[in-house]
Amino acid sequence: MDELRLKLAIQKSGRLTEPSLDLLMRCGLKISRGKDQLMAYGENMPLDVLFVRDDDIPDLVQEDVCDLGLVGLNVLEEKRLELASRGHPARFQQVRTLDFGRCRLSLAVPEGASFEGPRTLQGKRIATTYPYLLEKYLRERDVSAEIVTLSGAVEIAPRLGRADLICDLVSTGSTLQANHLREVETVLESHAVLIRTPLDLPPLKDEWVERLLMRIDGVQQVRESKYIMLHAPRSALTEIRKLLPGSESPTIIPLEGSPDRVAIHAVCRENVFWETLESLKKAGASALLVLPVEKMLA
Ligand code: PRT
Ligand code: ZN
Repeated sequence: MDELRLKLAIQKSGRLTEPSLDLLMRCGLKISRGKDQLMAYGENMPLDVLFVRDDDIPDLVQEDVCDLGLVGLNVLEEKRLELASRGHPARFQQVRTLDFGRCRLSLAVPEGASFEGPRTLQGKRIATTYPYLLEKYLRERDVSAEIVTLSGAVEIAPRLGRADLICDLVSTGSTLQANHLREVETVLESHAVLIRTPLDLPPLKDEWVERLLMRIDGVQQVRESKYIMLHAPRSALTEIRKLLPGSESPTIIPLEGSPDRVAIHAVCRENVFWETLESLKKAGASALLVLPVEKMLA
């Protein structure tokens, strides 16, 4: 393996795979990947992508096999606690919060079962695939309960009589609903994160990490951003500027032949809704145009 190429681990096949690849493509990376290949070669950056199970990503960075990894905060924090329990400090550094992979690790009880705060958990059996995060939650609340560690299908544990309640990942909540479970407490809010090795990298690799981070920031900023153009009477400028959502100083351009009207161009860092356009029109704006932003570099 080339020592001067960055190695980034992402999930091989699962919920994070597509958004991770999409992020990398938007950052300009072109990779060639054969079917079922473990590794893809970055054609236009010194960066190769390793496809692995998400649970292995923190370890690969911990053990310096990879320089970078894209993984869920839930997996990362569970690993951090597991390492700590064995007396090993985690060596991965979280360098970016990403805008995908959102979910929460929650406690859920069977429908009809009562729940009056964490004290209700005293002496109960809780099924989970996240024993360390659950143990920390219980310890911080001074509750002692039995943790039943499973490797999957946690949501059916209460029906099988293996546990009284569960602690599992939830996004829409429909899995809980289908299994007649009620979400009662959040243990951890999660999303995907980018992690890196704490090791000093050779200058060329380091430079590419910085470039990648800058591009990720740009990609995440433009997802919500819009470029808005409109014409307005000069007299309405103050009001119109107030209506433009999340925009910094807009560009004001005089209009040939109409001294009392101007064109306004602005980048809005929030979505521009129909309601905003209607308010702008009411304030005197015309010729409104909203465009998606493709790239942004501060
Ligand atoms: O094979 P590998 O080990 O790589 O994959 P995996 O099966 O362990 O992971 P995968 O692909 O299911 O999830 C990868 C990561 O996606 C997780 O670690 C989370 O960070 C994130 N994520 C986001 C989720 C969910 N949303 C999610 N909903 N992971 C799992 N779920 C489960 C949830 O537990 C429930 O059973 O999906 C089911 C449906 O959820 P509802 O609430 O929408 O019904
Ligand atoms: Zn996994």
